[in-house]
Amino acid sequence: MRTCSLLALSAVLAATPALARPDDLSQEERAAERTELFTAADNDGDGTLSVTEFTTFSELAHAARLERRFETLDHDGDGLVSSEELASGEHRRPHRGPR
Ligand SMILES: [Ca+2]
Ligand SMILES: [Ca+2]
Repeated sequence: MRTCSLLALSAVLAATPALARPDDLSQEERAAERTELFTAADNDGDGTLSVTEFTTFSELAHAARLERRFETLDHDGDGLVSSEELASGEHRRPHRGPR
């Protein structure tokens, strides 16, 4: 039943675009990530960020961006970026499936 499993796989991919394209977040995902990072950075929980908390927020956001960029560059998905992947990864999409 190869056709059925392919259909099931494409249904899963359609339902989870974030897994298929980890570097390309939807607006909702960006908003969710921003909220999550804001909450994590708001150390005293007053709902606003002090200069220190904003620095933490910026660092967390930067780390999240770097992580997505790393996943984009790691074409073979081995968790490592080779110099070849780094050199050729600038204009390519990851071609591995969802984990
Ligand atoms: Ca605060
Ligand atoms: Ca790799």
